[in-house]
Amino acid sequence: MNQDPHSWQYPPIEPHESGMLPVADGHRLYYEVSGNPEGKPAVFLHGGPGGNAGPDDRRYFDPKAYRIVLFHQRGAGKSLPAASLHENTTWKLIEDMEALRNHLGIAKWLVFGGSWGSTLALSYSIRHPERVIALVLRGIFMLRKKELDWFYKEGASAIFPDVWEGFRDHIPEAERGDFIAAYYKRLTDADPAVRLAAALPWTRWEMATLRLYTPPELLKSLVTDDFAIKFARIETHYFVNRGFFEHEEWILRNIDRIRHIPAVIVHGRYDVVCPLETGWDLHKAWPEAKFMIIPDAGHAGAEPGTARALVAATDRFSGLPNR
Ligand code: STX
Repeated sequence: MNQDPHSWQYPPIEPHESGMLPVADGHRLYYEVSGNPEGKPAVFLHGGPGGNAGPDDRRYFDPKAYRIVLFHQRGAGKSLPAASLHENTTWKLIEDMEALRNHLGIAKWLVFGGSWGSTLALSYSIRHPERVIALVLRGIFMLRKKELDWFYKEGASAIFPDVWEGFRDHIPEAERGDFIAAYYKRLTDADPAVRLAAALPWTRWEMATLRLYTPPELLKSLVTDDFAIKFARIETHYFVNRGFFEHEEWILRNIDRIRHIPAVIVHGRYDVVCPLETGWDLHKAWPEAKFMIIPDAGHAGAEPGTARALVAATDRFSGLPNR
């Protein structure tokens, strides 16, 4: 198999439009548009929450067929104020997507999201099904207790015990019953040095477990101070609040609202961050969606088999009518 993941993607492109969109509550969102200005609209939702979207994320879409919209969620990436938790909730992000859609004059768009991006894509579609042409989802995450426990309590720790030690040891033994709460406390401390000291091991844990294999140089480049602060603060804020869902099974309970939408679900068999069981649960609740298990991939969208399947999915939907 070709080991360069990007060889499965379209060539690099630059945005033809970008800006900072003022939305509610004092937040301003970085957004950009690339590809064909007359093409089918598609929006890319990044993970975390608190991650960001970069140039390679444009490349999941045929630039001749799609008008490709990327944006950074509240407090994340280039959005401002950076790392802000003020009025930062799933429902506010959904309102921001509507503000951006209206700003760009888009009636309906394809919604593409991996990991937390899949959580947000599903939640947005359940709220606004009439705005969604199709869904392309990867590394499904539904923020249920069993998913958070797997990654932040016990489960992934058995597969990456060496990396887990670094995550575990930042927290004193007395507080290890709830790592998310213990990290959140430090990430919202008044002292920036306390926040950064917690952000780094929190972020390293996830970056080191995303892929089947992560070269040390790549890991180093993924865990910068600037990225880690945003990623760790926003993730823990959403996780202590259980994604702001009124019920753990909110997505699965509301799946009938989106079952008519064409969809592809892609999940790596060896996904350690968001185990395949969650993708499987979604597949069972939504059998009409095309479900693909990638036999040799972890969680990252850029792993070769996963990138290939995602590009095949957007290619398959490029011919769908826009309304
Ligand atoms: N967080 C899963 C998630 O959404 C529990 C995610 N993990 N890593 C990412 O996102 C990035 C690739 C965006 C860093």
